[in-house]
Amino acid sequence: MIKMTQAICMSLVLALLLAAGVAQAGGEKSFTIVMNAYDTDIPELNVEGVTVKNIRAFNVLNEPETIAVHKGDKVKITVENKSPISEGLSIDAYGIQEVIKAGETKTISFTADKAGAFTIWCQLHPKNIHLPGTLNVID
Ligand SMILES: [Cu+2]
Repeated sequence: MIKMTQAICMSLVLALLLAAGVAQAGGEKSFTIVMNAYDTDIPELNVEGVTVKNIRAFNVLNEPETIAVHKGDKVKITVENKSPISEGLSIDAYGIQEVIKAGETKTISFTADKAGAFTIWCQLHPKNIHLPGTLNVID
């Protein structure tokens, strides 16, 4: 009976060690980004000296705003676009430039092999109508 309890304890310890291993660098990290559009009161936009009228006024917010991983982690980001139009998701340093159509969900996978703080932004629209996110890769 004592041996049985010890065996259960050992497998528990092993399971805990395995779980801890996942949290270390080289593990897999999954995140969900929800792109949501909110009405704003921007009546028009001036882009590079050209005034663009009759645009849809909206803000796109990436939630969560910050994604933190360790260098070497395999990162899986599931992006859900709840904006009424196509949205972009770019992380320049990682060569990521995706387009997610309205209502679409896309999965982006990569290995976080560069340390630093990288902006997650939309390459399709002016930056002043979006709230960008950040990918933090900790060395
Ligand atoms: Cu956009």
